[in-house]
Amino acid sequence: MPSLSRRLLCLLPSAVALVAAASLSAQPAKKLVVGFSQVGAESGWRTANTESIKAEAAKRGIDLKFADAQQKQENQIKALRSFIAQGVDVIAFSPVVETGWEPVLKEIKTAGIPVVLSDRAVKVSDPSLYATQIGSDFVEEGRRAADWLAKKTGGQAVIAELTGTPGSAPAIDRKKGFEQALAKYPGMKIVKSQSGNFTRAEGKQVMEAFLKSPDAKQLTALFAHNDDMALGAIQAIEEAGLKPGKDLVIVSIDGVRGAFEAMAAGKLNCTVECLPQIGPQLFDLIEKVAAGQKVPHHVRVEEGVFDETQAKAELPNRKY
Ligand code: GYE
Repeated sequence: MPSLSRRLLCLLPSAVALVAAASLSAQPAKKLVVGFSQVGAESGWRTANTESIKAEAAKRGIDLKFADAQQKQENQIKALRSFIAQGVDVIAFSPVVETGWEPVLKEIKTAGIPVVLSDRAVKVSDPSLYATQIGSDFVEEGRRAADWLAKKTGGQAVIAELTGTPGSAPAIDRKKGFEQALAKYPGMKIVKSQSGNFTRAEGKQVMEAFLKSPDAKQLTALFAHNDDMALGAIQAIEEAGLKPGKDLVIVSIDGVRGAFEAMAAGKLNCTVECLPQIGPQLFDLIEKVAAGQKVPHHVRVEEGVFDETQAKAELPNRKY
């Protein structure tokens, strides 16, 4: 009776033939596997952004591993490490905050996986830690908000500011741009500034606190780093017996449908556009990077400014 190893040896030639035949027959192209770590579901903007990313991945037949970080950097770092462990082809993420990424980005680089940043930027000393970043010019958005407010108020405004998530690129840059532009208008100043974390609930809470403070009466304007916080603040303003959009001029950023509805109702005055539907551009970059092609290190998204006079006409065109 032949030993087990002898019998296996007899089987070997046919097994080799089988494998060879399989590799000769036409194989379907391997699906690109992409790990994406999203910030969370904090705003209407974010929901639209997630939809755009998922829809585009499905359209291109990409195997998307999607993780929601619930606005926590530690959750994102865990997700990124699990993408390394799974051996994905490309890692993409929208970083909650700007700093603290070097260690995990180095681990990804060591694993030989290219990184594409979506929407928000990071601060790292070595730019080769990511292949490319696609996103809006948040500084410019802040400038546009201030310039619009100056025009609307004749350069006279006592402003409350609702800032975004502390340490996030859009919160840092929108504040920076707004303040840069404000330097041109000596009659405009920010007297209150606090984070509402980009959510409607926290925007409302912080606005309530602003309105309860002893010097609340001096306020004539509100700048919110996103529409959701402005929409929460509008509720707080109404509950305090004031008229949003009249007693306080309100400008925010994103351009979500709810903002256009509030403008059409006379409760919000202006929204600076920030486009969330970057899925197609994002996956163009991801596919190029996966194929080893050269891409620009930063790609900008083009956007506009809309005020109350355009709201009704523009409303049917809004896709998010
Ligand atoms: O403006 C805000 C969201 O990073 C551009 O994040 C994005 C911002 C957006 O929560 O609504």
